[in-house]
Order: sequence, then structure tokens, then C-alpha cells
Amino acid sequence: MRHAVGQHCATFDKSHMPMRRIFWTALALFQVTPALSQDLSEPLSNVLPRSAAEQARVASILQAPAQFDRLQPFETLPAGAATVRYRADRTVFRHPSETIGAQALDFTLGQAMFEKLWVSSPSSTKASDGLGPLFNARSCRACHLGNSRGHAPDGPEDDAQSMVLRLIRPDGSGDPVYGGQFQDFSTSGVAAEGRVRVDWLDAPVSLSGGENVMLRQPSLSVTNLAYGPLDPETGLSARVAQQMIGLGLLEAIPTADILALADPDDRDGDGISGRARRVTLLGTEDKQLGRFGYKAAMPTVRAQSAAAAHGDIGLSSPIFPAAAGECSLAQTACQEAPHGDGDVREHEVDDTGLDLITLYSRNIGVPERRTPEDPAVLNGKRVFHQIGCAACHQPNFVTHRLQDQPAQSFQLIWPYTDMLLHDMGPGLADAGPLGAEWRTPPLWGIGLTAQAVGHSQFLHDGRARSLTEAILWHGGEGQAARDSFAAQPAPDRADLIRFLESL
Ligand code: HEC
Ligand code: HEC
Ligand SMILES: [Ca+2]
Ligand SMILES: [Ca+2]
Ligand SMILES: [Ca+2]
Repeated sequence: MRHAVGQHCATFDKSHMPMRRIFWTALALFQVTPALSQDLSEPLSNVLPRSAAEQARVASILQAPAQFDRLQPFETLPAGAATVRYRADRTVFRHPSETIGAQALDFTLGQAMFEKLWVSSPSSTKASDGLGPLFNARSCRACHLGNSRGHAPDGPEDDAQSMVLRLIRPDGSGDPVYGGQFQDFSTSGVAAEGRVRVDWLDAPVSLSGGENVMLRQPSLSVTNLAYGPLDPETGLSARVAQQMIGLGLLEAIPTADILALADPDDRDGDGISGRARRVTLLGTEDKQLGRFGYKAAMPTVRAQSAAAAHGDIGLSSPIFPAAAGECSLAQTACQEAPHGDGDVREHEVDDTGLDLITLYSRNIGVPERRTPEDPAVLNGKRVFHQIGCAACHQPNFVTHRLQDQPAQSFQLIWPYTDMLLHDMGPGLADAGPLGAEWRTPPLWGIGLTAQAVGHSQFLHDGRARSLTEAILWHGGEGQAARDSFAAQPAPDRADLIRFLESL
């Protein structure tokens, strides 16, 4: 076992062990049917319908053609009124939305939950125990460092703290023993599942003008397996932590406006489809649009946060009530280890705790753009639109008008994502049933990655070491845009990168 945590409970009295808990997995709770659908309910219950006049105003803003000789109205404020001032330091993604208002105190409490280091049970600190028994990290912050993205390990020596390994069989289920996620840490008395290993294979690419770029492709494996071999059908999918800014605004985009961009059968013949993912909360008939996570598996910030607590840290919550976290029935020591619920808290993360984490995760500010009117940036924006990047990286939306939620209500936002799944080709594909399909990631804040977290690795598994590499990995529906990028004159390519850096 690697890195046992909570040595003090190594000799706990076995007679107090709780009975085996009900076993749930993250994957079982949300049934997933990828499909275009007209019958999706909104994730938020406090939506105020738009008046006809508002509808018309929104349509005229969103349909206005992009401008390249000057700034468009409000383009410098990616999150509308919620946009935060740019700070030239590592805290750049650590400030509450400008619109946080009366919720500022709750934001601070939520931040404390996000940064809290959980400890194993039993413990004298009753409010912070319940870690694991299997886990990937002891806090949300450990992976979402600086609220920015995680990174892949450089080699065997680098521990994969901010990267998670999903285990997926072709039918979408997890491994029968190891479950849907590989936990490389554990509390004392329980064996960690093993170690993750990433080897990098080089793949050279040449661009117009004689420039050469070396791409690296990950080769994933697991070693030191503590519970026997993986099922022969189990595939591996590595994912680095996602950036945390502006999530409440993405949640407040009207579902209909996202569905209007979907074109699953490519009826307009532009080579771009875009599929809406439909997720069902098990036990209900309620279908919602999947918005969060790399495969758009989760409909709300709250569900995604609860799933993270469950799979990544081993914490139960009202949405994922298993105190043993992700451990499977075959992992008996994990099932039988002591838990942190049922004492002072009903769940290891109770309703109030989950509300605070959700409020924090929804309200992390998106910084204003830095040099949007630089002629090189404007030229880069022209290239971005002309070679088809905006077909998936949809520049703007207007959020719903929301009752009692002023922080996200009726804002013109510039996230550069359509929130849809796209086939990105075999080079980026993983083993699951959605294989090559990934949700278009928002590009806001992407130019601040190095400043926020000290690295500039991109894409779902952190394989790209620069924005240029990230673009060159685009295949499938993104192949044509990628090829145009590679064929652009070098100065235009440089301007496109400057434009991305200004977001
Ligand atoms: C072990 C690393 C790790 C930890 C710890 C972790 N996350 Fe994450 N987070 C990830 C990864 C990886 C993803 C992408 C998941 C996927 O799509 O499979 C993610 C995605 C998210 C997203 C979705 C962002 C988006 O744009 O869709 C939210 C919200 C989130 N995490 C919140 C949290 C919260 C809240 C916690 C603590 C309870 C937490 N995370 C703990 C790694 C982590
Ligand atoms: C067919 C839809 C599509 C098109 C067209 C497209 N992208 Fe993407 N883009 C995606 C998806 C999906 C991903 C995520 C892929 C992954 O993580 O494996 C992505 C990832 C990226 C990333 C990395 C983002 C991150 O958070 O790691 C950048 C940068 C990017 N795209 C820029 C561009 C540029 C510039 C263009 C035009 C040359 C472009 N994209 C065209 C869908 C598209
Ligand atoms: Ca637990
Ligand atoms: Ca597991
Ligand atoms: Ca199309």
C-alpha cells in the first residue's frame, strides 16, 4: 500500500465496525443516454421566462457578426457583470464573481470546504473526517490548484495528484472490482488500488513555413495492483482536473440555446455535428442536459461537486450516500472501514456543506481580458473565426434571468464553448462508449493558466504542452480547422495564439 494516511486509526476496535453499507457508484446513479432531446428540464428551478422584447434583444446580440477591426460591445468582460478585475499574480482565479454581493461570506465558507484537508475516521475532529477509505486526494484544492487545471505526471517519479484515471468498459460500466475510477491512495488498513503510470510517446508534426512541433501521446498503465488484475475489457482514461472559473454561468445558459447549436446528423453539411448529452437522475423521470465534466456527464455544479467528493475524496453526500466512497463490494476492507457519517453529520458532506461547496464552485470569477484591442489579437480573432474554431468554441451566450440568483442572472458571457460533445478523432479517443467524443471546453481564462498554476498543459489528459499542441491534436470534426491552422502563414498562427492568450 502506498501513502497510508491517518496512521492513528491503524488499531481501531474492530467490534465497532459498521455493517456493510449500501453500495452505489457514481456511474449507476446517473443513467446516460447520449441523444438530442426536446424534453430536457432546466437544471435551475428559479428561471424567469424572457419577455418577447428580451428574446429579440438577445437574438440581435448573439447573431451580430464577429468584428475584427474593433472590439465588440462587452467583449472584454467574459462573464458580464460577474467579471473580475485582472490581478497580475497567482490568485488570478481565486476571487469571487464581482456580482457575489450578499453571498460573499458563504463564498468564503465554501472556499474553506473546498480547501479543507479531510482526515480518516475515527477522528477527534468530527467535522472533517470520512476521508476515503480509497481516495485520490485529501481536498478539492489539491487537484484544482489555484482553481486552475491539473497536470499529467511527467514521468514515473511525478505523482499523479491532479490527474484521475477513469476505468471504463465498452458498455460504459466500470471495472467489476476496481469500479469506475482508480484510487492510488488509501487510509490505513486498506490497500490503495495501485499506481498509475504514464509513458510518453513522441509524434513529430510539421507546419507550414518549416516549423516543427513534437507532440507527445500518453501510454497509460497501472502497476502494483492490490485487488488482482483488471477485467480484460477495462480501458483506461486519464483526465486532469478542470479549471473552476465561471461554472455558475455555464449552468445558467438556457438549455434551448445549447440545443439550438446541436446538429447530430450534420444536416447543414459543414462537417461539425455536436451532440447534446442527456442525463437522467436515477429514480426520477427528470432528464437534463449534461454540462459538466469532460464528457458532459453531470447536469449541475452540485451533482459534479458531489461526484467529486465521492470518487476523488471518498466522501458521502445527499446525492452519493455511500460513506465508503467508490469502493466496490469486492473491496471488503474498504467497505468495512470506519466512516465519518451518522454521528454529528448525516453524511460526510451534509446538505449545508454541499450547498457551500456548490456556491463556491459556481461563483469563482472569470478575469477581464488583458489586451483585447491589440491589432495582433484582433487579427488572431479573425483567424479563429475564419478557420472554423468558433463552430464549436461558440463565443457567447446570454444566461437565464434567475429569481434570487443575481450573480448569474441575465449576463452576456463569452465562454467560447457550445457545451456539446464532438467526435475529436481516434488520437484523442478513450476506451468508453463515448470514445472520441469530448465536450468543447470553455476557452475563457485559458491564457492565464501558467500564471494561475505554473504550467501550461491542455486537453483532457494534459498531453498538450502549449496551445499550439492542443490545436494540433484536434481530429475528427476538428480536423479541418486543425489543418487550416497548420497551413496558415506563421504570423497568423502566432496571432491566433495571442488571441487565445488574451482570453
Ligand atoms: C483527484 C483530483 C480531483 C479532486 C480531489 C477534485 N477534482 Fe474536480 N475534477 C477533477 C477531474 C479529473 C475533473 C474532470 C472529471 C471528468 O470529466 O471525468 C474534475 C471536474 C470538476 C468540475 C467540473 C468542471 C467543468 O468545467 O465541467 C467541478 C465543478 C469540480 N471538479 C469540482 C470539484 C469539487 C467541488 C471537489 C471537491 C469536493 C473536486 N472537484 C475535487 C479532479 C479532481
Ligand atoms: C469540432 C469541434 C471543435 C473545433 C472545430 C475546434 N475545437 Fe478546440 N476543442 C474541442 C474539443 C472537444 C476540445 C477538447 C478535446 C480534449 O480535451 O481532448 C478542444 C480543445 C481545445 C483547446 C484546449 C482547451 C483546454 O481546456 O485544454 C484549445 C486551446 C482549442 N480547442 C482551441 C481551438 C482552436 C484554436 C480551434 C480552431 C483551429 C479549435 N479549437 C477548433 C472542439 C473543437
Ligand atoms: Ca468516506
Ligand atoms: Ca476504484
Ligand atoms: Ca453541422
